[in-house]
Order: sequence, then C-alpha cells, then structure tokens
Amino acid sequence: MKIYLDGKFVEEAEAKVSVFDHGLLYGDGVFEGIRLYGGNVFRLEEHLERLEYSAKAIMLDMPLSRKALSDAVCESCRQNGLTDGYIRLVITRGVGDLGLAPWLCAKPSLFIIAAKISLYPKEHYDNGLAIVTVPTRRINPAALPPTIKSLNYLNNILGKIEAKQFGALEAIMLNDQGYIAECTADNIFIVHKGELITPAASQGALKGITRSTIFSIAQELGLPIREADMTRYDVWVADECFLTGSGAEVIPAVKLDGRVIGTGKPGPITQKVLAAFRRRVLVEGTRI
Ligand code: PXG
Repeated sequence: MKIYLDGKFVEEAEAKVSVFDHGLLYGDGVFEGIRLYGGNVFRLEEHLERLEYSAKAIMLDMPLSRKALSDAVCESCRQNGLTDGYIRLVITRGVGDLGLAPWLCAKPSLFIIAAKISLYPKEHYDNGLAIVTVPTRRINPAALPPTIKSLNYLNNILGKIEAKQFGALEAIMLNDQGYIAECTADNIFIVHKGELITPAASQGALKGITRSTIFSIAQELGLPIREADMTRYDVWVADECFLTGSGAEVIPAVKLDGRVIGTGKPGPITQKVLAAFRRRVLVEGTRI
C-alpha cells in the first residue's frame, strides 16, 4: 500500500511519524474519513470543507490548498489501484517539544491512507441492528465542540467498548443533559409519522456528511425533515430508526436497549432513503 506522507508517496512500511508528533502525544490534530465508490470520491469537497473548519477551530494551518488536497486524495486512490475504498486524511500538529505548546511544533504533518474497506455484513442492512445506550457521555459542545473532527476520540472509543460489552455493534451516546447526541461513529435519525428527525449539532452531534446527504435526499423524496431534541423514549416510540455515517452508510436500527422499534424490521422510509443514498454515492463527488 502506498501512503501519502508530507508531499511524497511512500510504502506502508516507511510511512512513519515521530514519537514527538503532537497528534500522538496529545491527540492534537484533525481528520476525515471519506468513501470512494466506483471511482467517485463521495462528497470530497464537503469533507475538505469540514477538515478546513476543524483545522481553523484548533488554529492549525492547512498544509495544502483545497485543490492540492483534493488532488492528493485522488492520487492516493490511483496509486493504490482503488475504485472502491476508504480514505483516511489526517493532519497532525507535527513534531514538537514534550510540552503542550503547539507553537513549538515546526510544521503540521499530513498523511492520507487509501485502503480497501470491510463493509458491514449485508444481513445488518437486511435485518437491522440492535443497538444500546452506553454510559459514556458525549463531551459538552461548550467544552469541545463535537463538530470538530479532532484526533481526540476517547469518549467515542469508550462508548464503542461498552457497546461491545453489551453485545452491540453501535451505540447511542447521550449528552450531559441526557438527550441523545449521536452514536459512537454515526449520526442517528428516527422516522415519526412520516417525518425524519435528528439531533442538532448543539446537542453533541457531528455534522455528518452522510447526515447532510439525508437532508438533501429528504427534499428529493418530499419527506419532511428537522432537527430536534431527542430522548431514548422518542426512539422507542418511533416508527423507524436508522444510523448514518461514511462507514455504515444508512443502516437500519430495529432495537434499542432490548426494546423493539416499530415493527422490528427495517422500515419502508429507511429503505427508500437507503436506495436513494446508494444512487447518489456514484455521482455526487469528485472523479479520481
Ligand atoms: N459521528 C461521529 C462521532 C463520527 O465519527 C459520524 C458521526 C458520521 O459522519 P460522516 O461524515 O461520516 O457521515 C462520524 C464519522 C471508522 C469511521 O473508521 C468512522 C466515521 C466515518 C468513517 C469511518 O469507524 N465516523
């Protein structure tokens, strides 16, 4: 596998960063997870825009322009002979001192990994996921906005571990008020009386690229959609529920904490949204 690292393509074995990199020492950096479908980098511009936003939020200078980054992403796919895959774009604060001071880091480091993706098994799309609520809470947006896709993912990772301990693949994380923020690596939607509802970023959700695609799909399908505060009770009484993310795409959730949601099977609106999403991934974005 060829990895883009600070301006050069190197073999995987040579793709190394320093133990003094603040991305490693402090989680000081930002990242994106992007999908490649049939030679199309899905919504690459939107991912790069979010990356620029995340970098600006933590006062990290972008090492490349939007165009140069876009070219580097596409070239990473070509170098690895990929037409479908997963792209991880990471910018770290770079090599510095042992202290926190980011201004002592000479320059940010940028790397891009374009790899094959292992998809969720088909049966989860056919039958839906049984998810749980985990004890680990999402960080308060006033402390650290979850809209920043930073290298600090510990609370999501702890949530993921707890999900596994409860035998679930994905889990709902509440915010410190007890409202639903999102899942460990996915946003959440419910369908209630034909309407799509999802928590707002102010409740602790990442502004997912897949999530924003759902808003566009809802418009196309003529489905009402809105952001609202959401509790677990809203999910338990919902007609349908689905999760969205670059990895999971659109995946039905049919049980929460052992309680059946709707009919206990992927619902008709979820299936319509998923079908529309699968059409869009091949056309919305940037050809490599
Ligand atoms: N919330 C969180 C906390 C995420 O990390 C999403 C929502 C969905 O956002 P997008 O933009 O992808 O629709 C994410 C994204 C992985 C992986 O390696 C994780 C994500 C995306 C791709 C792969 O597990 N998280």
